[in-house]
Amino acid sequence: MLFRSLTGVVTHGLGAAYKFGPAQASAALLHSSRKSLLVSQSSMKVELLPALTDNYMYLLIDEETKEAAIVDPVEPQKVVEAVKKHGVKLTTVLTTHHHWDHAGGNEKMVKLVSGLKVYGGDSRVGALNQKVTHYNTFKVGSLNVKCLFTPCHTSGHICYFVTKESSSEPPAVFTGDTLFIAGCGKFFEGTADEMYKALIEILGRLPPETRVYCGHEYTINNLKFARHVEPRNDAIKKKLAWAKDKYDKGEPTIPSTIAEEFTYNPFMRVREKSVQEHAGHTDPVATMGSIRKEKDNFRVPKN
Ligand SMILES: N[C@@H](CCC(=O)N[C@@H](CS)C(=O)NCC(=O)O)C(=O)O
Ligand SMILES: [Zn+2]
Repeated sequence: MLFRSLTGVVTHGLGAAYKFGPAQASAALLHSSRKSLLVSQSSMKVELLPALTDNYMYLLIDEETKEAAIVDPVEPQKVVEAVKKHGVKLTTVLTTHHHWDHAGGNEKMVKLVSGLKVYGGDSRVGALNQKVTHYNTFKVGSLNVKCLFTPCHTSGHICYFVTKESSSEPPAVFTGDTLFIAGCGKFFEGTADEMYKALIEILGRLPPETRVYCGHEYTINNLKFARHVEPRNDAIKKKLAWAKDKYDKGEPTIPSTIAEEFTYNPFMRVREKSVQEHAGHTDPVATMGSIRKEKDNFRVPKN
């Protein structure tokens, strides 16, 4: 996404700023047919709420208490409608990072719903009142939330790992712009070493069945890059065909699982020989840096 300040200035990543106008507004409308999706378990529900052009907000519901949290509520009005539809009590905002397309709705969100706890790991997050860091924990109803500090895309990025005590159902992790399905975020404020720690040592050590809910619908483009890195990887080919089918139906490609990511995400596969050979390195961190740089300049093919 473009980084947009509330005054209407758009910047491409760290680059120059320009004004946005009707062109951007109508581009967003083209995607109004994106469908939402409800992932239902007996202990928790996650509703995917498409926002802007390719962002996701996530409504997390604790089934036992009907308490709810919203992840990155960039379109607060849509959140209010979803909360009403489910008849739940929204108490919590989980902010992954300070970029406009994730945190830009926080101020309006706290005006629409009073008493919200707003979590985040960066003082640049709007309406922040619960600053957190690595391994801080708190509850949303009966659900346990563990904060995972994953700096690199931004220096204050937090992922949120959600479990229900003594439940046999898979946990959830909200990964913002650190881990995408088959990809990862750009290294705007960090290094390859930090992304290695985030993807391999922190997220990669979560239970393999953990469901991954990420900040953007980038799956097809990510898989085309993954195919370029590993042309002989069948998991990539299969997932790409599946993702194209989903896209054609306007359906989300989210969630995946941590175990699945290890089969097709090149940034989770930097310890594999095939990925290292493509990068021309034998060190996983150097491989991470090299393929990120390559993806920054990758021209996505049509098919
Ligand atoms: N529009 C582009 C990317 C726009 C972009 O730079 N997005 C940021 C997050 S807001 C990013 O980190 N993208 C990861 C990537 O391009 O690999 C796409 O569809 O992949
Ligand atoms: Zn983003």
